[in-house]
Amino acid sequence: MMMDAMKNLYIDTGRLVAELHELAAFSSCPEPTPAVTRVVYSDEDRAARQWFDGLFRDAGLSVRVDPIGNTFARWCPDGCDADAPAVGSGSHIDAIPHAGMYDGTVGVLGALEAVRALQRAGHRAKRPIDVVLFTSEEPTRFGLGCTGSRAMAGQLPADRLALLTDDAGDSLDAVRRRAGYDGDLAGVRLSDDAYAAFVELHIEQGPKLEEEGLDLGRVFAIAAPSTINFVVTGQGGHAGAVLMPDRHDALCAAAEMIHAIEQLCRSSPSPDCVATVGTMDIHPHAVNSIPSRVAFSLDLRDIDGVNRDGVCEAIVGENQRIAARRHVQVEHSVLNADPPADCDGPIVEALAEAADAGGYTHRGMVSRAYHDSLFMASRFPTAMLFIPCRGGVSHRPDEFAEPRHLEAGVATLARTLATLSGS
Ligand code: HGY
Ligand code: MN
Ligand code: MN
Repeated sequence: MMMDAMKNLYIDTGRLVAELHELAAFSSCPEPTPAVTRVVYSDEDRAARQWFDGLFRDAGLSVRVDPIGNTFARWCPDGCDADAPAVGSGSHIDAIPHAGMYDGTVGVLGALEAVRALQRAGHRAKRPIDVVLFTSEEPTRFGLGCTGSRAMAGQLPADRLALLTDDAGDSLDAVRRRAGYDGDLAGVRLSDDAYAAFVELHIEQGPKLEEEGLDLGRVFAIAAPSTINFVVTGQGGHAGAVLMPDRHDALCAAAEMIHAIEQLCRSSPSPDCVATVGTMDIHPHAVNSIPSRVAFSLDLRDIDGVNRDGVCEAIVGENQRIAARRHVQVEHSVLNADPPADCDGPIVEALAEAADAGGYTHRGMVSRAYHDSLFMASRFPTAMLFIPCRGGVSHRPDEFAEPRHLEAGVATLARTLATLSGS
């Protein structure tokens, strides 16, 4: 029955593209769409969630929202065992500043279209299917990525979750309540039998699929991200009065450290080791005052967690040597050092069969970006499905996914969800 239902599977790609553009308009970015900025719990984020609520209800899904805003839109048609562990599919809708309109959104709207397609095809799901909208996948506001999925997976205890703060010094707890989410944060953690399987559809955020002319990527491993914050403290002083030999300039020391970070990462034996210093705060930030304190963040990743941690140790040691030579101080704190995730073999296999059934080309690959699936995989059988994005570009307004690839991704996701929910 399930395969018959899949014979007349129809993906409404025009509607999906229109919804992606509609969602992109919920943005605080000064540049027009497709540039998007949508920070978690912002007015734009809340308006977008309101819009999703309408879409979910129009599709006949029952909606549950947890204490931090993770949203679960459930389809459990006649004959479906409402108590059975569900099949989940989803992603995030928050967007870093000056981002594109496909990162994350393809996984939420794509999962919704996949469910609508299964409804149209008359699929008889034996277990519930959830479209999941994760809260705060991006680290933009609270400094830590995947806050919602970490908490759902139980990897971020309620007391630590509540105390995460934004640049204004507001705690996540205060901000979520202002945004209209309340309830006990301990209720975010999912029970062990919540999901039988989880699949996330996402743009590749890399060039491989486009370079090889392929339609889809079956992700079998997800990179391990760590975030380390450094603070360099020097003497500061008057930009005219302090001669060069007498200076202990925190920014010059930080600059040498950042160059050392690049060198240590480039010389790592692992080609998947990547390091990014993306934020910096200079004090007192005055044209004519020698920087006395510099704070900067390091985003360090690898598919190989052991190699990543080795490079991290080397970076910390080199930074301390640079500080000693320049007579400044350096302190560091590790915000997170997450293990990489292996995806679930049978689900990856189901993705391959579904792609073949649709006549789509595909390959196995790793994900160098992290995703909510990294944390779902720590609790439930999980896999990801990638579609190409033009030039491999992401986290930029010119991020783009072709409608034919959107269709390939959603059709393959729908067939996979049918397989996973059919028994
Ligand atoms: O940074 C990442 O890998 C993800 O896009 N948040
Ligand atoms: Mn992202
Ligand atoms: Mn993403």
